[in-house]
Amino acid sequence: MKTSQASPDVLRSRFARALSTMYKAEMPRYREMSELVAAVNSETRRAHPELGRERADAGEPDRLNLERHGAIRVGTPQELASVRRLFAAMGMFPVGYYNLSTAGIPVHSTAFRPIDDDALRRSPFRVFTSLLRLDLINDADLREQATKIMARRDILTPRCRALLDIRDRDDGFDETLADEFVSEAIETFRWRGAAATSAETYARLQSAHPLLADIVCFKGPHINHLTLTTLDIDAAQGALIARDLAPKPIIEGPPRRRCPILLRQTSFKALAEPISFADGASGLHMARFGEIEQRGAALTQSGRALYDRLLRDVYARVPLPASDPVGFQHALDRAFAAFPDDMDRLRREKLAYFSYVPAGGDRASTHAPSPRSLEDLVASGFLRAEPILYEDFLPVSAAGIFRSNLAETEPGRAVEDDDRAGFEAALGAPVVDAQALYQEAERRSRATALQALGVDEI
Ligand code: OOG
Ligand code: NI
Repeated sequence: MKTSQASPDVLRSRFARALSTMYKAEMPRYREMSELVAAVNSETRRAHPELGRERADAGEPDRLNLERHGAIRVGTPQELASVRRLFAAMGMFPVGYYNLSTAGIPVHSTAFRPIDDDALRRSPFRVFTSLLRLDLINDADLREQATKIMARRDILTPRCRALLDIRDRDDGFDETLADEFVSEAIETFRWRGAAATSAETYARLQSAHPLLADIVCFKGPHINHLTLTTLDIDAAQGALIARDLAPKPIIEGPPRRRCPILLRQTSFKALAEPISFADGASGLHMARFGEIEQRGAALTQSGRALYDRLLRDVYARVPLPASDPVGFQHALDRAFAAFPDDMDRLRREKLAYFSYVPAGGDRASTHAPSPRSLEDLVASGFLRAEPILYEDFLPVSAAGIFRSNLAETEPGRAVEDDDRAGFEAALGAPVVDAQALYQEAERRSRATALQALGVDEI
């Protein structure tokens, strides 16, 4: 990239803003939700000014109220490769493999996201991207029909492809091309209330799986939701209910805690939106919604194993959370009493990842003593440990839960099949291992902090 060129971080940030503007215009209910989340956030910041110091983005309302992620679903290996190329231009790379077939959802997924700390700070926007698994659709005729329909479309505009070629040649975009690129890129994700198939074909696909119609019948992978972040998801959930925005009955993920972990999410339910079909008929399509998230500490493998086990126990005892949200919430709170809820224990018991920073102020001017361990440095106040934020997703545990609710899924059906190799072949690259990223971030911060204190690696 040359200095006159727009960086991938700048492109991603403009892209996220453009998508947000587009989605708010397409869906007034999403706009309403975004105003509500902004109000909850400014109220939370007013009531808890300390949050501004604890979280880098909490003190800046402009940044806080930007979308953190969106989600799309593509239909073919070529389409997945195309979006990989598009997202790479904006500094987003595939992290993680999620197998949603365990929930009877015929897709597997990754998250295209910025990877390094600076990039995440500049613009945290990411896109959860699912690829249809036709191999999980039993009806061979339908598989063939879906393949034919999708073979006729290109999800990138011709100009977008041309711009990607220019980028490969010049290793970046100048300012004019950068703006053009962003406006071409968002075309791929625009909602079009027109199905490319007849009503009958739509109905056949829909009855095999609702997701199949959503993926196959349109011109491209419309954004199915955008997600805002909040400093208090319980307050946001309350506000959704108070405004009749019909949220899901429970907040997904861990319960409310003093030390937030992983990811908690809620959303308003998908709207039934009018569509027209290629044969002139009209109907309603339900796919698009708005989501809110609150993120906490990234968990180590053992932290995640504990999380998964506790959640499984809750679902085993309260099989239908939707029918008894209050009972479910209590069961969740009770179960998670077994998950340490103070930063020191999370760190010492290696349940969460932490980054280490040399403490400022008085301590900074004192030379660190010869420590016996990292613990000594933290205990004596030379090092501050801060949880590393979880930047990934939890649909897999949600999927596992979903399945345990469908107790009698047909035995022998290949719902557990993981096809990471097939996914990576379609992508044209391996996915990045999220755990390795967090481990490396922790290791790097430790080495840098120790070096700043003049202490050899311990
Ligand atoms: C993606 C769902 C995954 C999340 O926040 O867990 C996701 C989809 O429905 O296409 O966005
Ligand atoms: Ni989401």
